[in-house]
Amino acid sequence: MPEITLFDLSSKPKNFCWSYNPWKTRLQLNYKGINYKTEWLEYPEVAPKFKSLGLEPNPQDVNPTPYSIPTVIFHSDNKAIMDSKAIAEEIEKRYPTPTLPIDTPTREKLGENFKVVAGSLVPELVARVPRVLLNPTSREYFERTRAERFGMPLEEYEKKEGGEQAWDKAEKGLEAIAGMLKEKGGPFLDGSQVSFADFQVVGLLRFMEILHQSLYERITKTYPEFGKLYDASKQWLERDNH
Ligand SMILES: N[C@@H](CCC(=O)N[C@@H](CS)C(=O)NCC(=O)O)C(=O)O
Repeated sequence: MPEITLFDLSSKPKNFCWSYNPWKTRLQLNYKGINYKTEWLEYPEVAPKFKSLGLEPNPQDVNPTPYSIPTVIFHSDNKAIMDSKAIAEEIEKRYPTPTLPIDTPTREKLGENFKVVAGSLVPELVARVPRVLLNPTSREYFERTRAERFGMPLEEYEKKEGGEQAWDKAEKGLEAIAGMLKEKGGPFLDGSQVSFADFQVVGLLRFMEILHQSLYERITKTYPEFGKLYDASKQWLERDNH
């Protein structure tokens, strides 16, 4: 019997993990070898499902989306938790071995640089999500809610703010993270010990690779350290669809 249910986002042509937020949790579950199962939700199903589990919405200042993926249920006591960081802490508490350090100085240091990279690349990535991955009900929801957030249709946002200018803005953060990966010899940010901070980066790389191989390669060709981290984590990326 699976001990945990992981809620993840549906996709086409078949369900598999694509978004970098649920990847953080899935990487942790795979790393620890926990017996879990996945329940796939279309975007419009997320809020009703999590309300029915009795979850409180995300605080507005932390996440503009009230109900979000990843969310998990621990079946031993039916506890439901939303948000990858809160989930990570609870998993670490319940399944301490093998250890996955979470609140490390490295994660703190990664934070700002990661925000620069992920934030700058939004216009380069976001319009691809409905095009490449989403089924019609999620596609309609995603295009509508993101157009509201960015104040224009996604394709226009992509044309206006994506491309080279987005990569230029991301450069400083990419360089800093590559520097961090080199500092302790790799393949992980803390050298030979993998930590939750690594899964943040690996999740983003996997998301980009799924959207288009060239996006992933643009990073790993310039900064091979990212490729080394990715390769060292491949074993935990294998299970992506159940
Ligand atoms: N900081 C949160 C972010 C979660 C998040 O925003 N997830 C997105 C998918 S990647 C989501 O569920 N969005 C739901 C929506 O847009 O309605 C975490 O790490 O769990």
